[in-house]
Amino acid sequence: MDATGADPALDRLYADFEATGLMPLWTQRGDLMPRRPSPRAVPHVWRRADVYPLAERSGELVPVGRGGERRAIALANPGLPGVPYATPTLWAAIQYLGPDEVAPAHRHSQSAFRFIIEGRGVWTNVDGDPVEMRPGDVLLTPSWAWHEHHNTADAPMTWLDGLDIPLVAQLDAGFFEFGPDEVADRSTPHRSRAERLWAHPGLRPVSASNAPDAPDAVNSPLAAYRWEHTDAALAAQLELAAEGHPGVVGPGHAAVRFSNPTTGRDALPTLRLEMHRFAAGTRAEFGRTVGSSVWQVFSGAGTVRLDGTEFEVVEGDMVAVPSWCPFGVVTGAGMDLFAFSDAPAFEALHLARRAAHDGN
Ligand code: GTQ
Ligand code: FE2
Repeated sequence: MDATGADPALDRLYADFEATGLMPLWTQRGDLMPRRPSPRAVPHVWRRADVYPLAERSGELVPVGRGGERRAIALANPGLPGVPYATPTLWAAIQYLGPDEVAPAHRHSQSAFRFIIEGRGVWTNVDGDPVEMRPGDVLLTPSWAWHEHHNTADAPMTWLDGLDIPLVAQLDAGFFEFGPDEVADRSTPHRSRAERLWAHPGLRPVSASNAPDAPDAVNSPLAAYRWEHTDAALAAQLELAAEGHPGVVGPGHAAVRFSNPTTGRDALPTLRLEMHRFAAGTRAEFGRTVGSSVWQVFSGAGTVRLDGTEFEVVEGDMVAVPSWCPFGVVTGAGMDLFAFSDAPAFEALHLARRAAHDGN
């Protein structure tokens, strides 16, 4: 080191590191191994009143077809500038399909689901099985399943898509294939073949389990989870609680997870899908969770608290909850909230962790 504090030998060392494709650990800041998760994604609310009219305008201006594939508008987290990601692992988008329009067939290694808050008339054809889309329903498009959507109604339809696109991108695990341009099946059954086979509580088709060592399916074979079942399950939990029996998550808080009937595990290997019902006057604390989630108000209204900031939410509003962000819900008149998260991926990697609200 000379009198000015400069050290030409050290400067040369760093220059040679750079020229050789090396970086020393000792000059990295704490963000390489933070004491606790410090997400770039921020807590954020997208208002239905802002988002849905823009989907409608794109319906007037932007055609849907081969190449673009889907008229889907992604929720882009302001903390993740330049990428169409709601969180570092989750894609959430509003998809809009006009009367008689078709979103052509394709398949990809990303897992997907649809959640519908309003509208009727669209069928999503998943591996040749036409599945009707109705309000409150959760529909699955497992990894590598062919899928196309067709609107048979004279009105447009809008829904929420959830995929693991950012996770798969980060893992360099994406594969994609175009299907035929013609719609394979324009039929409109009210019950898919998947539901006819699998949507009977507790009843597993013997044909699906005749080999004693048959591996359980990673993806749920049940293509659709219908609102009438979800609603009845949530109502029953609150009724049981009122009668003094167990079944709810907490006071006034009922919840169900959309599960794979062959395993009881999550319906998709990378995404957890749940519906939460908060009775009138409920205050619920979720605390902090490793991994991120996106929530959409299906009905009712309330307040979500994200790291101390409160947001009023109404039907159709969507919320991004970053990893380790304290999260709570308060509702006056009651609220049904749909949620999806990356929890199964974190659990599979043994990175899942939770803490009560003030924990760190
Ligand atoms: O409907 O197939 O929002 O492939 C993003 C990617 C929807 C779909 C999205 C997709 C789809
Ligand atoms: Fe797709």
